[in-house]
Parts: sequence; structure tokens; C-alpha cells
Amino acid sequence: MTTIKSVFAREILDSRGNPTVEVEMSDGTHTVLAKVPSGASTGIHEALELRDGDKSRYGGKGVLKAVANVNEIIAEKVVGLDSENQTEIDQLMLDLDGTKNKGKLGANAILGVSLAIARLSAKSRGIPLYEYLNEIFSEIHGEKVQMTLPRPMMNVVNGGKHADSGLAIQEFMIFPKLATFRENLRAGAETFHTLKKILAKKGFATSVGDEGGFAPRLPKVADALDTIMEAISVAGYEGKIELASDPAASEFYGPENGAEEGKYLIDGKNLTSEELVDFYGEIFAKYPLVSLEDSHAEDDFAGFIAMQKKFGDKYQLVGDDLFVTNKERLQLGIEEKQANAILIKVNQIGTLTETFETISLAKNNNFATVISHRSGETSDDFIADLAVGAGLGQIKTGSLSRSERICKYNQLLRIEEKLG
Ligand code: 2PG
Ligand code: MG
Repeated sequence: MTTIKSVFAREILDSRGNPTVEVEMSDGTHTVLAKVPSGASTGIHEALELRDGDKSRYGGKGVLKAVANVNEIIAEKVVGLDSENQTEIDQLMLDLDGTKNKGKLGANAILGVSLAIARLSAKSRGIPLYEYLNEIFSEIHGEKVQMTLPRPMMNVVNGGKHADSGLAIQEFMIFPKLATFRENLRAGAETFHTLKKILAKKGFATSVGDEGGFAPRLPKVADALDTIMEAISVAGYEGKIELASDPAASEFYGPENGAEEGKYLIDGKNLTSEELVDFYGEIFAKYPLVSLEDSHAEDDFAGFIAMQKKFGDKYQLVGDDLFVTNKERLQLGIEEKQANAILIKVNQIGTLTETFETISLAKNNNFATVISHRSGETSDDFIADLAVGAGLGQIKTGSLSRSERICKYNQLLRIEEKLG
């Protein structure tokens, strides 16, 4: 039993210099913080991130309304409750909000409180956060879940909405498969530094994008993949590092993104949904790409179903904007065979309990699970503990630079030391 004594929210900045919510919570003895991340290539079906819209502050991106919703509405209902009742408190906030997309209080307000509650409970019990999360997730899942260190997907070349590299595909990731997390991290970092040298030698920029990967003006998708393969080989990791990618295809689909109606603009060509399937087929055939996320636009169900039919038995096909960590969208995806894996982002859905319910549904249907950061991050490393505690198996948390990415990797090193 841990009685919540105080809840206080404030506006802080995220890694892109945009406002976000931080919640400070105390039981009178221990004080914890939880910070809320924010996406750029957000799915249209995500829970609502409440922004002030007052153009005179932070270009309209202020979060003072969300902060006030914590301090003036949520706090008084939550103070005095037992923080170990995660599910009940999350439900209470859902009831207080009363909308389907958390549009009244804001998912950013609700999530800050939801994460702080779990962190406070762990701290006051004196146990690691991953252990506490394992306990409460196992309860929701209905059986004891095995804790595991996740295999990292590291985004070394940034495109799409995360950089002005001109590449349609948002994320080119290296996906090491060595025996331990520590070795995977080292392999990733060494390849990252090798890639930098190769890019510089070829005369490309080595400045980094939002997620810490390079943003070179490479003309085509294949150029990015070839350069990464070269870096893997020169770094000495051939056969030990596979590739993963998140095209985030909603961002190069349709006239609002410069493409023709109903088409995808990639490598300077307008492709139909079916032609895009073949485009990926050529990549699968040529490169050791084993995981592909959001291959098609979020509501192009036919495109996803075609991908799953053609490649689903051999490759991991991940739904991010497609499922938005929402168990109803996932349920439909399972029934329609739209993918075989799901990306998990806490702020897409807005409470820890709902995140757990979605993970549980995925596990029960043999969907692989990948925990993920957002392109706008903070120094909060909650998702590292969540990855281990809920036994998610894989993590996507950016490249091998920028502290808001590295802090998650560093926390995983500490956890691995403890768990062995
Ligand atoms: C994604 C994410 C994280 P954003 O599309 O998977 O890499 O990007 O946070 O901008 O939605
Ligand atoms: Mg994505």
C-alpha cells in the first residue's frame, strides 16, 4: 500500500524543444517524475495529445491546458488513493475524461499520471521498476510473464518526417542479433561510427535527425541500404546484424504528401498499393531485412493484408500507425490478418493499463511485440523497464547518439547486470 500524497504537473521541453508534460508525484517520503513523449509522424487514430493552440506561446504547442487538467482535475481525485491500484486509478481517469480518444483531459495529461503511479509504487516498495511492472502486467495477462532483455532496433539513417534527408522511408534500422544486450549495443555503436566515416568519405552530411541517426541526402532507398550494409561489413558484423525498417508510409501517401491520389511517392515514383508490395519484395530479396513496420498507410488495410499474405510467414510485419496500441484496432488486425507484430507506444493510447491490455492481446495471438520511443523524447527511461517487465522481446529507441535515446539503452545495461 502506497498512499499518494501529492500530484503536480508542469510544462517542460522535449528533445525537439517542444513543450510536454512532466508529472511529479509523492507518497510523502519518495518523490518520482514521469515525462510524456511526443510523436511527429503520429497516427490519425492515436489518443489525443492536448495542445493549447495559443499561437503566442511555443507556436501553439504549449501544454498548459493538459498541465491544468492534472493539477485542477485529476490531482484531487487521485490524492489519498493507493498507487498500487494501477488499473482502478487508470479507469478513474478514463471515467473523468469520458471521451473515446481522451480528448477532454488529453492523453498527455492522463499518461503522465499513469506512469508516475507505477514508478511511485515501485520506489516506495523498494523494488526495481521492471520488477513491479512484471508483477502488474502478469496480473493483467493472467499468468506469470517471463522477463527478457529486448533485442534493439537502432535507427541509423533518418528520413521522412524526422529529417530533411529527402528519403521517403522514415527509419533505416540495424537489428543486431548477438547473445546479450551489451554486445548488441556495442555492435550497434561500432556500426554507427563506421557508417559516419563512410558517409563522410562519400561527401554526405553526417549531422543527425530527430532520432539520432544520420540524415544524408542519399538519392534512393537502395543507396541507404547499401551504405548501411557496407558499414556493417567494415565494422566486422556481417551476419550478426540484420536490418529493420519503418517506412511510416502514411507520410508519403496521397496528395497531402505530394503523391498522386491513392498512391505512394517513393524514390521519385508514384506506386499503387500493390506496386508498393512488389517494391518491398525486391528489398526483401536483396537485403537481410527481417522486420518492416507500417509498410502502407494507416487505413490501407488491403495493402497490409497483401503484405501479410505474401511475406508474413517469413518476415516480421509490424503495425504502428496501423494499430496505435489500441486493442480494438489490434483485434481487427488479428481477425483480418493485417500483420504479425505490433509496435507499442504508451502515449498512443494514454494509460499503462490499456497498454498492458493491448500487449496481452498481442501475446495471446502470437503477435510479436516491439516497445517504442517517440521521435520527440525526454530523459525518461520508463520504456526500458517496461520492455523487460512485460517481456516484449524487442525495443526501438533510436540511434546511437542523443541522450534521450541513449538513456534507454543505458538503463537496459543496468537491468542486464542485475538479471544476468
Ligand atoms: C514511429 C515513431 C518512432 P513518431 O513512427 O515509429 O520512431 O515516430 O514518434 O514521430 O511517430
Ligand atoms: Mg512507426
